[in-house]
Amino acid sequence: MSGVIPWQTVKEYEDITYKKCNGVARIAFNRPNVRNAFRPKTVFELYDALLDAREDTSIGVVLLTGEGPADDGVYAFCSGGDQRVRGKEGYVDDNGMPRLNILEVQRLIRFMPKVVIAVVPGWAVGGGHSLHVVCDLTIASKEHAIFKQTDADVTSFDGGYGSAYLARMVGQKRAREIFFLGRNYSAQEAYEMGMVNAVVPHDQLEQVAYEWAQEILKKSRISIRMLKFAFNLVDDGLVGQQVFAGEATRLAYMTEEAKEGRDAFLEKRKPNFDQFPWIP
Ligand code: S0N
Repeated sequence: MSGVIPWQTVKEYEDITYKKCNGVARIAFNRPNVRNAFRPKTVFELYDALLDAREDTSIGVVLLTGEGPADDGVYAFCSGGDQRVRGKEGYVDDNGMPRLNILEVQRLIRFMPKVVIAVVPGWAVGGGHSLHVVCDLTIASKEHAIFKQTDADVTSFDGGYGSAYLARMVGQKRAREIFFLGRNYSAQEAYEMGMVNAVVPHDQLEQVAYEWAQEILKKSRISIRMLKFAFNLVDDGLVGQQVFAGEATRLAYMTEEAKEGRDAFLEKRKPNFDQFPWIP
């Protein structure tokens, strides 16, 4: 699926692949034989790659996807937490430490000032479903994408963005149906509910996602980051306000007025703000 675009591998990982091309980062779960379930190690790697993409000033859009197909020919975006490493205390890492570090990944996606697109080639289930919900956009394979919430089947549930924010997206009744019944939904059904932006023939999925990314990359950087944080604000409470306000402060730093405030302090004089108008 990643054959046409000239991706360059950034770093080798065990559980994910990480590539870049022309302003776009591509991060993919790479455990296709467990439907791309994540264990704590997968999540550490995912966090590391996302952080790199956030810090790279040449990157404006991140595609999050899943390698595949599996040996049995089935495609997956992600099937959530790996149930085989779930001990008595939850998801246990290689050192025996219980982890729920996928929530840190959710927050990184949510608060990175770049557009993150879930590119869903197959199953998006459990915590994998939550990840597509938290991404800014979702593009899904017409033939193979299936959306499903099993959290209530396995007693490993996302009461945060995966459910409450989903309800913002598809409405309370639909969100409750998705979680309480745990049915399978096709890409088309997910599109009609408002949780998928585009349904694309499978063999064009990655190309279309890449083209969407290229369109976004032509836009004003400041506008994209301010808009993303503005969209987030209403659902993120004081943290949303903090993030948005931080961006406003960053913009204020760039004004002559801010320069005067700083210079006056450093030069031990009173600031002369009279030179600036009270803009109506
Ligand atoms: C994905 C499903 C529907 C695919 O069904 P299919 O195609 O019939 O394949 P299977 O034969 O079932 O699976 C093929 C092989 O893959 C293994 N496998 C699949 N999923 C997992 C998994 N999640 N963990 C471990 N192994 C998995 C199968 O066992 C099988 O292996 P073999 O061939 O050896 O038998 C179907 O597989 C399915 O329903 N999978 C389970 C989905 C699930 O319940 N996921 C967990 C749900 N919960 C979470 O993810 C929450 C996690 C979390 O971190 C969280 C917690 C609190 C707050 C937030 C979150 C958050 O979501 O972020």
